[in-house]
Amino acid sequence: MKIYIDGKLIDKEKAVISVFDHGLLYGDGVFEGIRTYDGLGFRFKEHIDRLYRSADAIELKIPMTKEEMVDAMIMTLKANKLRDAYIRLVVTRGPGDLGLDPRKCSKPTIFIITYQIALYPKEFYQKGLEIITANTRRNYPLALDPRIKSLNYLNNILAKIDAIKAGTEEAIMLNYEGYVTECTGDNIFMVKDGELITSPVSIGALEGITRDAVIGLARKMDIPVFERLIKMEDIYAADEVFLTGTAAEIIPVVRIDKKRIGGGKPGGITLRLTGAFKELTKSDGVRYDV
Ligand code: PXG
Repeated sequence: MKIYIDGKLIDKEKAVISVFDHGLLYGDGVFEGIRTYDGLGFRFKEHIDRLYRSADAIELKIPMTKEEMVDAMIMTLKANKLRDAYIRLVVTRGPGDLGLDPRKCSKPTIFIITYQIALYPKEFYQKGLEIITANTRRNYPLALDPRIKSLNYLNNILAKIDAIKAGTEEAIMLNYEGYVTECTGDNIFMVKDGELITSPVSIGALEGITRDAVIGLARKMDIPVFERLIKMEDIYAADEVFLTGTAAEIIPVVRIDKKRIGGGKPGGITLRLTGAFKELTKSDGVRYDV
């Protein structure tokens, strides 16, 4: 397996970065998780735009154009002969000294890992997922805006630990005011009386690429869709709940905090959107040959 590091393709065993890299020392950097489907890169442009927006927000200048970044991803996919892949694209502040000062880091580190996609078990999709509400609150946006996809994922990891302790895969994270933001690595949607509702990202959530794709599909399918503040009471009373993310795609949720949601199985709108999303991944993307 070849890993892209700073312009070169390097064998996995030799693909290493400095212990002085501020990505490691301080979580100072940004990343993306991207999928390809049968030689089609899903929403590459949107992912790359988000990466550069995240980098801008932490005043990290990526020393490559967006076009060069897409070329580097495709080069790595080709080197590993992957038509169905998960891509991890990381840009760190680069090696510096043992202090926070980002000015001491002379050059950002860019690396790209492409891997076979590890799919979630089929039964999650067929039966639906059980999740909990995390004790850990989502980061306060004025302290560290969750719209920045940074290497600082401790907030999410602490909530993931809450989920694991409860024997579940995912957990809902509330913001400091108690509104539903998202899960640890997925956005959240609910359906009530035929309306599709998701939290506005401004309350403290990542603007998910899958989330945007699902909103677009719902509009096309004449499903009324709204961004609205959601409380846990609303979620418990929902007809359907599902999560969206690059790895999970669309995953139904049937129990939250031990309470049954809707009919306790994946709902009709969730299943229609899942079908439409699958079709979208076959047509909407950047084609590359391996
Ligand atoms: N919220 C958070 C906090 C995320 O990290 C999403 C929502 C969904 O966004 P997309 O753009 O993927 O629809 C994410 C993304 C991992 C992993 O290894 C998780 C994500 C991305 C990359 C890797 O678990 N979640």
